Amino acid sequence: MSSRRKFLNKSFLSFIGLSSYHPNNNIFKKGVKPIVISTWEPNVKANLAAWEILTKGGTALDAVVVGVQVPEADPDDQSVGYGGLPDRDGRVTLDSCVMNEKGQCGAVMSIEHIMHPVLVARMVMEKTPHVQIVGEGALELALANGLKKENLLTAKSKAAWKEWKKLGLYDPMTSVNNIAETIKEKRKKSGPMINHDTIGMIAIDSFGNASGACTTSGLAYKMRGRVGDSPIIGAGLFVDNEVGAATATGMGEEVVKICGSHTIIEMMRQGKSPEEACKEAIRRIIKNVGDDALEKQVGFLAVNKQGEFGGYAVTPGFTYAVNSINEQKVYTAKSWL
Ligand code: SD4
Repeated sequence: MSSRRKFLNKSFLSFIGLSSYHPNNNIFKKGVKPIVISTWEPNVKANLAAWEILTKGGTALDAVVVGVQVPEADPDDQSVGYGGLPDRDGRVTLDSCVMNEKGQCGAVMSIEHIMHPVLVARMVMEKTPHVQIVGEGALELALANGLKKENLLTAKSKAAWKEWKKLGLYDPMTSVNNIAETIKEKRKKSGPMINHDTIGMIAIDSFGNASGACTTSGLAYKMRGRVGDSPIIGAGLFVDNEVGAATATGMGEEVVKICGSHTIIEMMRQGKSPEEACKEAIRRIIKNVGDDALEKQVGFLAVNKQGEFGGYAVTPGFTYAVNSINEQKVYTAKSWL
């Protein structure tokens, strides 16, 4: 790239406030097709925010971190960030992680009072020598770096939790399996009780680099301290810049048991398409859950370095949003059942 072009790119990027400018890359590199993909249809809004970063030559990491903050700040999204449904004690506890093209990653688990846990996950990656920080320690890191303590339990989510308590068995020792049983019973009476709107977002930028973020309030009315797959590198999210990126949503326990996102990356490395790789991960979940599959929805999403993408789920209804130079579209993934 000419030095004049480099200078222009650099000043443009600093003008729009992007931190991760790569001086050695040409943002107009030929053959690279930027793309961003998110779990669940309502996250088209998050995709738009991320896409704006990508089209301005920003990095995939900047794009996903900006994108997932949209549902984190949305009080009506009861699965992520502010307004997320609380645990059984009425506490909103959040899980989040990020991973970039260098294989660097950061995660926070069970953090309270911080609207944007993804920013804290990024702090873990960029400002500490660690990859995971939980609870109080994560809150301290956030506050020390200028984030504000906030009440994340909205009136709507508090009311839903109070309703749940009327129906629900409050028993802190109940295992996840008992919860699933209870949910099955309740569902017969009152319709779906589990929220599945966690955002996993994966992207390729105009440098051809892959990154991802995953952020959630976890399963509604979970046991205190319960952590699912979303902030676990290799389960809820994995990125390998030689291959691509993968992310997950749904029953986190089942995703962790098969190292879901890492499994998908390895399948793609061996030549499977993103959809085939996601299907193989779902097959392993089906093998584990047997007859309980209907109660154990999991959806996987993946993108490879060629910009091909795909998803697969346990049960029907898993949607995902795609933005690329070719399309802005919501897809419904195929499912095992
Ligand atoms: C979890 N995987 O905590 C998350 C829940 C989820 O959409 O994805 N909800 O297990």
